[in-house]
Amino acid sequence: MSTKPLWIRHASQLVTLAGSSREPLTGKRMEQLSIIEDGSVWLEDGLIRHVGTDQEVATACRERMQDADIIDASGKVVTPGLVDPHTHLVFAGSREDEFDLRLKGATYMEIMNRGGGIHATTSATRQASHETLYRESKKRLDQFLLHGVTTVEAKSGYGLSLENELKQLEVAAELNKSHPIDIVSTFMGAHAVPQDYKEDPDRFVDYVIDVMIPEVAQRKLAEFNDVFCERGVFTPEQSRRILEAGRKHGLLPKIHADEIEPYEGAELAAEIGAVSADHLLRASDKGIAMMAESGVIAVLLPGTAFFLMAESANGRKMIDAGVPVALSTDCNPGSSPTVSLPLIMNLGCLKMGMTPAEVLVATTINAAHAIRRGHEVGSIEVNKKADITIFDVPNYMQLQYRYGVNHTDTVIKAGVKVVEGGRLV
Ligand code: IZC
Ligand code: ZN
Repeated sequence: MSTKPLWIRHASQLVTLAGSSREPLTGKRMEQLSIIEDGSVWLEDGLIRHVGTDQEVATACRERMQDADIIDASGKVVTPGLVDPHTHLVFAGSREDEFDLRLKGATYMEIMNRGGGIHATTSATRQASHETLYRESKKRLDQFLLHGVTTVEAKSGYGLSLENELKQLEVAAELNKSHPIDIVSTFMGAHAVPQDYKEDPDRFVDYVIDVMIPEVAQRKLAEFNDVFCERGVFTPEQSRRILEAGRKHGLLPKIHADEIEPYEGAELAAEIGAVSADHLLRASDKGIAMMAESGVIAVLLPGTAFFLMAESANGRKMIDAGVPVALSTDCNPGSSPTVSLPLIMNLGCLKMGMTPAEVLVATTINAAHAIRRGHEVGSIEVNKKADITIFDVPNYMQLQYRYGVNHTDTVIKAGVKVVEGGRLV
């Protein structure tokens, strides 16, 4: 079915990020946004067909002008739809009680070791029906869309048994079909050692490797495999085994690395050639250098550091060292219960020393590369998916400067308007 073309005209800034589809941007290139003033984009059949100044696109499409629906973007910034490359989207329940405890001095790890934290969300998620999980997760997806996000990665990891991990992944697959947002799935059976394996964590590692990974891969329910490599959770040796096993089944490695304590997670990510290493608050200089060398993308989560009242990862240092950097919400009920990628961008500037241009790269094209979608989304170029966000600010710097506000005005997903005037269509 072909729909009417959609023509976005007169953007005060059209941020294209052109020329970055093959590889993530690094170093000084992370400030190259390729902006077109008085910019214009022609969308048709779900794809971007023409990009240029308004005059250029008007000339190229002059015979078809009458056919198109027009969006006047004058005074506004047009960017690729934002991409969130690290979420724990599908879960039940919430953990505001732990928030209260942490404000009184308890730590994230203490709460988890007492059977709360990930274990609390695992209990709630195991008890929830498929329908409840679907409904709760869909609400979050709607909110993501309202914040200008058109693609998210979603991890399992609150099932911690084959049946319950499959339940989470199936909900994600169903939402991917029914919701405008594209969901890229990651299996994270190794998110915590469940309570009934506490005495013998290696037996759980064997279960992840021998039972869960083959089944998830065979059912094609995930593209990536992730592990929480952290002291008291999974060791670097266990993490390596799990990620190597996933790779044998076609699941690409990602890793939660050096979040709470330095644990040589960045080094491990570089050694095994992970697609991304995420968190990295406590990554060593050596690990950062190794990531730069092997091209591992750093997915940084400044909302998590903010919410855990910890010092953020050093995004500035990583970019200067040549590591490709992406940003994400880490949306989850424990350490970052937010869907606001724009707020994360603000924090990227204010807490990690990144520039407004760098955070835009980190939430569009570099985020797309972190989930292997750089060829498809993350920049405004001919033949890429027509995923576009329009912000009600006159230049991209105001997105970061007027912080803590959702400036999303219009969102277009695969050529269809899904948010208009800040509301779901
Ligand atoms: O539910 O606490 N860090 N995983 C690793 C999380 C935070 C999510 C959670
Ligand atoms: Zn996470």
